[in-house]
Amino acid sequence: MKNAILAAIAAGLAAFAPLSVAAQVAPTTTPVEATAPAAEAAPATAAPADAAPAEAAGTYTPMAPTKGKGMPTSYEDGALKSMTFQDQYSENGKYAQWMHDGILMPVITAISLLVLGLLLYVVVRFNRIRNPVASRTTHNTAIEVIWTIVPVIILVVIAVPSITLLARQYETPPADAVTIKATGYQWYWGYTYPDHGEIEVISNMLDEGEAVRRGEPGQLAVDNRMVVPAGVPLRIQTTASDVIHAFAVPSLWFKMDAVPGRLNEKLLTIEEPGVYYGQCSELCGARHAYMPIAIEALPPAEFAAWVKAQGGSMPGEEAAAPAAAPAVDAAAAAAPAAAR
Ligand SMILES: [Cu+2]
Repeated sequence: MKNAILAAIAAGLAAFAPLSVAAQVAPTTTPVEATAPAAEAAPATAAPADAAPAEAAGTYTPMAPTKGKGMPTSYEDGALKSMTFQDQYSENGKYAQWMHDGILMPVITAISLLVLGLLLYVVVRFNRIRNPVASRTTHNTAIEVIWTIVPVIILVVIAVPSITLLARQYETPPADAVTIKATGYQWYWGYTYPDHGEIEVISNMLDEGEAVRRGEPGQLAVDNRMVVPAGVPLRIQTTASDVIHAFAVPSLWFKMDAVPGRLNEKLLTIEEPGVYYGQCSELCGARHAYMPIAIEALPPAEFAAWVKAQGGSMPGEEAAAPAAAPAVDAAAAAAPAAAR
């Protein structure tokens, strides 16, 4: 019976396996750029030269990070908080944290205490002095049924939210999601915005002194952040130009490999504005530890201003010009009316 139930669970898990494999080996739809800009010589942003700087100037200042939000916590933030996950700012992150705090930890704690209690009981009650003649009992149907059924229930209780979380992590972004492509280079990140006039941001780590001077965590702060709108679905795509990197931001429950020649993509919705730090999470060479990720989520209107400041355009902006035409028509129509 135990084997039959285990086989059923294995079959259930296997049903999800092709899903994850399919997501991992998504075919490349965009070729990886063969020529990576040199890290040192890279311009701050690859904004077109004809972008109007007068309009852009002063519309964007990097947001100051909130201590303890979107960054690792230390002992001063509280002993417990320094030992567990960072606070989560995405739906999947909150679900995962609930699963950890509300299901896994209680189950682990209860099992540990039960086993410890049983061991102590056996040591005290059935030692050689207190129990010189050992029992010769070999079978007990009732207890065997219980210790088969109870673990099955525990496994099902863990499996349901676990498989739910797995499935949610592979949810396809909606058609209107904002696309941002993160490309890993040795050793920095490049962010391109295909929906916003192909603007490109090259992001290098700030040295520690400069980061601290700006009030940001050392070795996590960057010169140019990946700026995104908050509260709207994002289609994050990752690829790499040289070796495998991984794009990971713990407080957003986001981690995805950046593989040369492949384009991986995943849905991410950041629930509130803020600065969220992460790091490359695939050993990629000598400076692997020095290619941090800083995501700045802005309210959509401020994101649009940032796009302008980078010399990009918002999707549908081309459509905005014809939309303005009826106003002109109305004015033209009003003129003869006034003349009459
Ligand atoms: Cu890397």
